[in-house]
Parts: sequence; structure tokens; C-alpha cells
Amino acid sequence: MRKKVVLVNVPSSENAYHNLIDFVAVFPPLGLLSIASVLEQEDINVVVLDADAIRMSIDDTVDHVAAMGPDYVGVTGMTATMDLVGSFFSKLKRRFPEVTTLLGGPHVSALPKGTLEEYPDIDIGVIGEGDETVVELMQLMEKGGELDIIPGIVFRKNGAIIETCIRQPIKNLAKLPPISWHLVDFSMYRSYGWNKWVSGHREPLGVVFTGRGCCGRCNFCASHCVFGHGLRFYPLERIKDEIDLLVKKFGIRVLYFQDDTFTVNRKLVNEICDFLIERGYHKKLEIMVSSRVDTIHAPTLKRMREAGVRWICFGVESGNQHILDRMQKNITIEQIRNAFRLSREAGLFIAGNFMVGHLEETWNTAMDTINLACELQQDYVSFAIAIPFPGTDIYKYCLERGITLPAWGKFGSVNSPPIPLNDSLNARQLMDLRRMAVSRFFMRKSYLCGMFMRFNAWAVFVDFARMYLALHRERKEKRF
Ligand code: B12
Ligand code: SF4
Repeated sequence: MRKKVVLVNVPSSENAYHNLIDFVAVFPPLGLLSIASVLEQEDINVVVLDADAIRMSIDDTVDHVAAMGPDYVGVTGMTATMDLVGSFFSKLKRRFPEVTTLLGGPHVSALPKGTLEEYPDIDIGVIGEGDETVVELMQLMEKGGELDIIPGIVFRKNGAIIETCIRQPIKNLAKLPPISWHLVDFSMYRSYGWNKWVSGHREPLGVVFTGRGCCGRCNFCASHCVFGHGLRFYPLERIKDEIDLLVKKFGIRVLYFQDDTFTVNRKLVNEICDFLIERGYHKKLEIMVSSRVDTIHAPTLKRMREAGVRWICFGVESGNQHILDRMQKNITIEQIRNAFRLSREAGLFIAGNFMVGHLEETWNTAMDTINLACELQQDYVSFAIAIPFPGTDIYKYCLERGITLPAWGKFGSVNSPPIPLNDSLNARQLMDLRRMAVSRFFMRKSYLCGMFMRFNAWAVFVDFARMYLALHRERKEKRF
């Protein structure tokens, strides 16, 4: 009989964002959909349950999954979602002890053995990219054989936890099948609240990766735990087909190229832009990309704008050169100013991501960051507090110094208590800095006037008023 695999995005967003949930994006669970696509290619019966997007409770999610009678249940897990993922698996196993449970994603990739030790209801962890691993796993489990021979997994055997040899990242992404988009309902996916300011749309949202990996080595970033270091790209034809499918079959209005650094491969970017224009998608879609300030090229930015790209997001992180160096961000303040200027000249809207509380941060260096954020001409910002995610150098730093770390559920949501990394700034001061950064940036008269002129003034006004109320509620509940 055909085996059934249910892949679940465990509900976590309500827990992470509380009153701010309406402003955050709801992305399709691309990791699970990639796994679904390789399984479908093997003629395995796959269901994807995005219980997070539907905003189900954990208990309802367990009920739904159990009702489907699966042979295997796979879940994706970030550090911040692990407490909920653990609770889902233990409830599921209690109801349904014979099911085989699998976990993939950044958390188990960073801490393979530790994760299985901590969560006894997870049978198998998939480390790094799961596309090849999961197919080999299914084939072997169906035939019956020893799991030891499959690279890139961690599993239980005779009471022990075994981690197999490392699996190298997939060299040739061309061999991966198209994403199984048909397994999700696109009406659930939407971009960030501020995407609405331009054209009034933030949904339906489609996401496309043009490659995997990043050219950076920032020491707070956990991206390499799954994708390794270095970059690989999908063939242009595959990217074009994916965009065509998303627009024509699933009717997306907003497209996010979700690569860590979209602009790194200039030739590919220009070819994608030519395609977007040729198809007329530049008139239909609102497009957003993320980038690094050291990969910016003026003519390419102009071409991107012609091709319908409206937003570019930069990871600026700090306004202090010493802190940028301490982050191994490998960029300069000059490059930041230059990238913002060129993006602005190209007609793009800019969103900057900033961070306070990194190693060696003091009140004064954090003020440099707030000052730079206010000096740069940009349309939206986010201010995060540094978090030591497993697999990063700053996590190792915390372990070496005996810095107390909280439960995984407190690793990440915008409004969990900060984890101070330095004696110079305690949790209270970090919260104060973030609050000050937000009010100094958003309450400037010049910024507000600019926003009402550049964007749909009514959409901006409504959003700001709602955001103000949501933050007020968060503050009352002592989370912001
Ligand atoms: C999109 C995204 C989001 C989206 C949604 C995620 C989603 N539904 O997939 C949103 C905006 C909600 C989000 C939120 C957060 N995110 Co985020 N996000 C990303 C991002 C940019 C892309 C994820 C993606 O689609 N990747 C592409 C797919 C193909 O890769 P993948 O998901 O890893 O899946 C592969 C493998 O992991 C594996 N796999 C994954 N799942 C499974 C399951 C099974 C069964 C198997 C077999 C294999 C498998 O196989 C897949 C194919 O190879 C990544 C960065 C990155 N480069 O990946 C960060 C990233 C995952 N996010 C991160 C973080 C920190 C967060 C936040 C905590 C940020 C914050 N401070 O609030 C929040 C947590 C929210 C919460 N709910 O609590 C970190 C995670 C680090 C960690 N150890 O947890 C990452 C790695 C960014 C980084 N640079 O460090 N995020
Ligand atoms: S540039 Fe972004 S994705 Fe790349 S390593 Fe740095 S933080 Fe991570």
C-alpha cells in the first residue's frame, strides 16, 4: 500500500508575535514544500498541513494529523519553535505511538544529538538540506535496512542516539523537482504589513529562491547550519517556470525573492529582470528582495526597478564600524551609505534591518546604530536584539562564558525578554534601546511627512495607528 507522509508546520506565530501578528508576513512553508516535492516525485502520498497559517491550536493540529492516519509525520523546526514542536510530537505519539516522526530545519541541523536527547518523541532528525536525505530514508525504511548508511541524519538505535556522517550540500540544484505549490492554499499567504503601502496589496504572496546559501559569514547568523557556506544557484529556466506557475496558476500579486543576498549574481538578476519585463509581470507584481550592501551595482538596481522590484531589504545591523567588524559582517559604514543612496536613486523603497546588543556593544555604540538608522533615507526599519542561535559563533561564546540561556521558546520572537551578551547592557537597557530606536525612527516629522507623500497616505496612516495600539498593548503586557 502507498505510504502516507504528513508534513506539518506546527503553529507558533501567535505565540511569537502576540498583538503584532497582523503586521508580520505569513510565508508558505518552503522547507516542507521542498520535501513534499521530492517525495511526490517518488510517488509517495504527501499532505502538507500549514497549521501555523491556519492558526490552529496544537491540540487541533494533533487531531487533524491523527485523523489522516499517516505512516510518517515530518515537522520543520527553528530554535524559537522547538518547545511547541516538542509538545506537538509528544501529544501525537501519545495518541498514535506507531507513527514515525521526523524533524528537519535549522534547530536540529545545529544541535542534532542534543535535539533527540531533549525530545524523546522525535525518531529521526534530518541535518542540513533534506531533499536527498528524505528520499533515501523513505526508500530504506520501506525496504527495511540499517539507517546508519544514510548521511545527514540522527536517529535512535538500541537506546543510543546515532549521528551519521555529514551530507554535503546539493551541488546541482537543477536536479530538484519543482516545488509542490499545489499542496497549500495561497490565499493564506501574505507579505509584511508595510508592503501594502505601495499598491494596497500584500497577498497572495509567492516566494522564490534563485539559489541557496550566502556569501556572508556573519557570526550571529544560523543560515549556514542548513545550507553550508557558499552559494549555489538554480537554473534560470527553473526560476522562470516557477514565477510563471506562481503568477498564472496561483494568482500571486506579491513576489518575494527570498535569497539571503539576491543581488550577488548580477548576470542572473539581470536575466530574471528581462524575463519579468518580457512577461509583463513588472506591471502586475509588487516585488521585494533582500540583499547585502556590498553586492550593489547601480545599473542592476535600475533594471530591478524597471522589472517591478519595489522593496530592497538590507541587513545593516550596526552603525558602529567596530561592532560590524565584531559581527564579521564584512561591510563598512561607507558601503551602507552608498548602497542606500544608489537604491534610492534607482527608485527603490528601502527597509533596513538593525540589531543592538551584539558582542562588545555599549550604550554608545548602540546609539551610533540608532543615529545611522535615522540618518539613512529609508522607508521602514526593524530593530532586533542579538540572539545567540545554536550553530552560531555567538552561541559558542555564550556556552564558553557560562552565559545563562533561556528555554528555546524565548529564542527569537520580537517580544521575548532579551538575552544580554555583555555586562555593559542588561536586559532592561536592551529593551529601552530598542524602544528608543523605534520611537526615534518612526516619530520623526521628516520621516512621517515623507511617508505620506511617497506612499498611499491612508494605508500608512491606518497601519501606523494600528501599530501604535498593538505596541501599546505589548508594552502593557511587558513584552516590548
Ligand atoms: C522565511 C523565513 C521565515 C518565515 C517563515 C518560515 C517558514 N514558514 O518557512 C518567518 C518570517 C515566519 C520567519 C520567522 C522567524 N525566523 Co526565519 N527564516 C526564514 C528564511 C529567510 C527562509 C526559510 C526558508 O524558506 N528556507 C528555504 C528552505 C528550502 O529551507 P529550510 O526551510 O531550511 O528547509 C530545508 C532543510 O532545513 C530541511 N527541512 C526543513 N524542514 C524539514 C522537515 C522535514 C520533515 C525534513 C525531512 C527536512 C526538513 O529540508 C529543506 C530542504 O532542503 C530563513 C533563512 C534561510 N536562509 O533559510 C530564516 C531562518 C530560518 N529564520 C530564523 C529566525 C531566527 C527566525 C525568527 C526567530 C526571527 C525572529 N527574531 O523573530 C522567527 C521565528 C518565528 C516563530 N514562529 O517563532 C533563523 C533560524 C535560526 C534558528 N536556529 O532557529 C534563520 C535560519 C535565519 C538566519 N539567518 O539565521 N522566518
Ligand atoms: S549576510 Fe545575512 S544571510 Fe548571509 S551570513 Fe550574514 S546575516 Fe546570514
